[in-house]
Amino acid sequence: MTPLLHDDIPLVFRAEVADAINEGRPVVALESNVITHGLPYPDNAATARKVEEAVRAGGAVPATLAIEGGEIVVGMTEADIERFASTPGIPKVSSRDLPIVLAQGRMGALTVASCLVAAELAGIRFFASAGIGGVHRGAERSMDISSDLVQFTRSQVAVVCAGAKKILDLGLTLEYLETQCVPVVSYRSDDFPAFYCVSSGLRSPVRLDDDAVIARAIENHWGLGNNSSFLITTPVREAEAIDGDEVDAAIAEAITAAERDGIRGQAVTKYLMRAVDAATGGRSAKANMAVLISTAEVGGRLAAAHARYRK
Ligand code: PSU
Ligand code: MN
Repeated sequence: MTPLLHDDIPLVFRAEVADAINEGRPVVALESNVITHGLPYPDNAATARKVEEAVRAGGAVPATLAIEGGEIVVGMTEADIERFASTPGIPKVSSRDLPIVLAQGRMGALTVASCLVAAELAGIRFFASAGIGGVHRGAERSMDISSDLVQFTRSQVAVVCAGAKKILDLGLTLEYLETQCVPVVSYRSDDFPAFYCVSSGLRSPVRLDDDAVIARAIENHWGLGNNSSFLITTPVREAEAIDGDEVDAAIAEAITAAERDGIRGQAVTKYLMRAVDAATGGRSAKANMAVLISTAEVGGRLAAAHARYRK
């Protein structure tokens, strides 16, 4: 571990990650909230390791992000992953929680939003996660819009994902991204995917098939003065996907139950994901693991193409 200071926010880099950043080699940041809140132990630890391997298979260095002891950990070690995966009660830390949990010196699991903050500070240009947060169904009443979307408007990071989680209102999520001038490109597919479903039934705004064109488009976005993210989607593999109709009823039921049980704020996403897992007998959790891995591999590949382009 190499301790480095960045504007008073202490970042602790795994040596391999620090070397890659310093040498301009591709690095892909990964979230830790999916370890602590997305999947149960020990699947969470095993999946986190496979996700890192997938980034490597794609040609980049993985850096899973978390906070501990008042520091941002840039590249969790195997032991870190095991500890976070098996320790109950680690808080979910989004962008606004970051300054507080850092001050408290507690362990914290980073969401997509807080990972973008950390990745940018660390000098990492790529981030991969299976499903971003978005506009929740019924948001016109609950006003539940993930801060992931707001953070996209503030962080210069390329985000590779399998769209947004199926439990959300994906049409409104796309509208929000359009309003906020966040580019959305689907890699080698026509549709905006829905996490563990290949398609959301919505057309993606743009399809691009060429890695080098995507790399150039990302640099153009930043070159044009945008201090914001660039979204690239890649769908789960057909064989590992879940049929949308199969989960729709479970999602509707879970949303009704969440409202009945008064689930609000940060707790909503995990509540809904777990309810759908239970309703599908664990099939959706399995598909969740698969899509985390396939997204990470594409993230690695596109980060590598981007690093080649910048050389
Ligand atoms: N994927 C999952 N489960 C999750 C998340 C992703 O399978 O819990 C997390 C991600 O970390 C994402 C966050 O950033 O949910 C968004 O939470 P919210 O909707 O509360 O903004
Ligand atoms: Mn929310």
